[in-house]
Amino acid sequence: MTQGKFKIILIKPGHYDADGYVIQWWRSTMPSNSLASVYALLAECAEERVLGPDVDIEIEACDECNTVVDVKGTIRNIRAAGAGFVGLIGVQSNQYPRALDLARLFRAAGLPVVIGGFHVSGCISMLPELPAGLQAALDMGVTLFAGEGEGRMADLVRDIAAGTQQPLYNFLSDLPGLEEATIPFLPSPVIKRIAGHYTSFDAGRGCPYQCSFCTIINVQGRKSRYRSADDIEQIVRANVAQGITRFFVTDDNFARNRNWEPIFDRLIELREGEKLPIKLFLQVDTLCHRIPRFIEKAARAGCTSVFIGLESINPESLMGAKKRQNKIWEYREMLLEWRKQKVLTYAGYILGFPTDTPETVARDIEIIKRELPIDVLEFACRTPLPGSEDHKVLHMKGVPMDPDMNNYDLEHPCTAHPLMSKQTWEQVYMDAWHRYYSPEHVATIMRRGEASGINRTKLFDSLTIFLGAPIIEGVHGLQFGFIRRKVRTQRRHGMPIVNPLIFYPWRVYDFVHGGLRWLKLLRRHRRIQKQVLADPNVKNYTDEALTPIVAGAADHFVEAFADKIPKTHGAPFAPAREVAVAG
Ligand code: B12
Ligand code: SF4
Repeated sequence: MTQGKFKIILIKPGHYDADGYVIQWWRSTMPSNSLASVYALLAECAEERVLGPDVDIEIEACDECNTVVDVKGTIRNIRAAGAGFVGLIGVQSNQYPRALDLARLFRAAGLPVVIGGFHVSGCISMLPELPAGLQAALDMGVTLFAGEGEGRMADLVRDIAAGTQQPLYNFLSDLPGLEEATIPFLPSPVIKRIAGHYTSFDAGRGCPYQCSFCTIINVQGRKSRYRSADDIEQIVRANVAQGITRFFVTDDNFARNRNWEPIFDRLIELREGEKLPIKLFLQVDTLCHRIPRFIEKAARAGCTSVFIGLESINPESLMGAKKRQNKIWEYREMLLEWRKQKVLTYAGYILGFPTDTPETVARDIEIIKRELPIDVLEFACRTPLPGSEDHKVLHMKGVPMDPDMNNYDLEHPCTAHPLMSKQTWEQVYMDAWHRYYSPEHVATIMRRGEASGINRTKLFDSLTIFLGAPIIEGVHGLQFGFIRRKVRTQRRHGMPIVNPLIFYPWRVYDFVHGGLRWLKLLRRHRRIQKQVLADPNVKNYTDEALTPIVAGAADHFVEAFADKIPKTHGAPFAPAREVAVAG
């Protein structure tokens, strides 16, 4: 190519609901960091004019969670430019069927299509042969991209422009350094489709641990790679310049980012020195409170919410999943440390470990409610995600797993459980939401929130969304957005397009019915909040979960599992700081 335009359209595909419609909203709630990373890498190619001085590279980006993809318009735009491609970005396993459906439409129009993300990378990193889904993409003429894009985009763009792209690019064995790597960035119109105008960045990649259900370590490695404080400052300033100040830091475990302290110090300087109103949402592990100054500096750096992978309170289950670093006798202390800093805690909890039954899960949730000061508890079905050790082991043993990747969203059981049928497991998952978010416990969480000074509105919204999303919308809170959209013509490949005379009346009923259920839930939570706030003593509220554990005193939480705590992993009442922190 010597002159003209090269048009790149980046789409982060959604995933299908049970009726085969893409799960999408007028406004979504979570930003896509994969989209920000790939957009920025390609924007750099455009700036550097990698196709020659006379070729303008134009890039558009959208997230299907909040944008209806205009397939015909996209085809027209790329054809009008004369050259270009469609990039399907950050495709997880549950998004892979949707990605293939989009790819099919673009390939039918003769456009080059590239798919990247965790499904492609995870499968290629762990499986001895290409699974059928990846082969199907290659058969369609789609290019697959495994591994990370930093430093590789210019060659890819040149290959596509020359029509010499390979079927598969595999960089999995060559992880790029992140120091001085291109910073993730999205233009503000894309970010403004996210409620609260959150954007994201990864300050690092890689995790030292070995959880068997995790795909990250097999794709991004176990060594901490991290960005410099200068780069983080550049990310913040570039976003502040376009009016964006809220950031989801997507490191799976920011506590294991070796550069955490210089990064926090720089953010503290920006917040306290320049008064930039930065807010952060972080993901950390359950040992973060052992790192001196970590939690205190996180709060000063702007952290108002944190996600913690609790996964289970049963040490046997944690050991079985190789999550040895989770020490249940330290959970309360860790959670109380975050509360001291008025940080809202979200915790992940997995259902479907081998010894789980409806009775044990119900018992464990009651223990958590009584003993642990968690705000938002997020349930997930234990899922053999492609790219994880669990998936590889089942695959190699020939154990049946759900062939439909759309179900690998952690909301569906995807393989058999030793003690529960599929239906029982599904019921356990739905019951868990109702049990944890019972009106009584929502009141307790609100009281604890008032006593700890947690942001009242944020807590109210989170409790409402994380209960309403699964029970009303049938989706996990992480996939939630405001005002659900269902586009009649964008239905899963193979499912019939419904006649408008049937579709629209159904959709009106569906929309109004959902709306009324949301209204009812909002009213219920408002009523609870009013009762909680009516207590003049609420700021002094306390209970077992808010009471620090004193060495030597009875600990009912640990007592419940005392026989399951492995002797090698520190006695429940051993002085907390005796065990060295990995990573
Ligand atoms: C942030 C995040 C989210 C965010 C945003 C999603 C996003 N993609 O940004 C939210 C909260 C929405 C989310 C939700 C979920 N997530 Co999530 N998420 C992550 C997390 C922590 C970081 C993603 C990220 O930014 N990575 C950094 C980017 C730069 O890496 P990347 O996506 O691989 O992209 C690079 C390359 O792959 C490549 N590339 C990617 N796309 C393309 C495209 C082209 C054309 C090219 C050339 C290159 C290319 O270049 C990029 C730059 O190097 C990852 C774990 C991780 N460490 O990645 C999990 C992860 C992706 N999530 C996962 C899951 C399971 C989920 C959920 C289903 C469940 C849940 N409860 O978490 C939901 C469902 C979401 C949905 N259906 O919409 C799994 C996916 C595993 C799998 N096999 O599918 C992961 C890997 C974590 C895990 N548990 O193992 N997630
Ligand atoms: S701590 Fe989190 S990121 Fe690290 S291996 Fe375990 S699940 Fe994966």
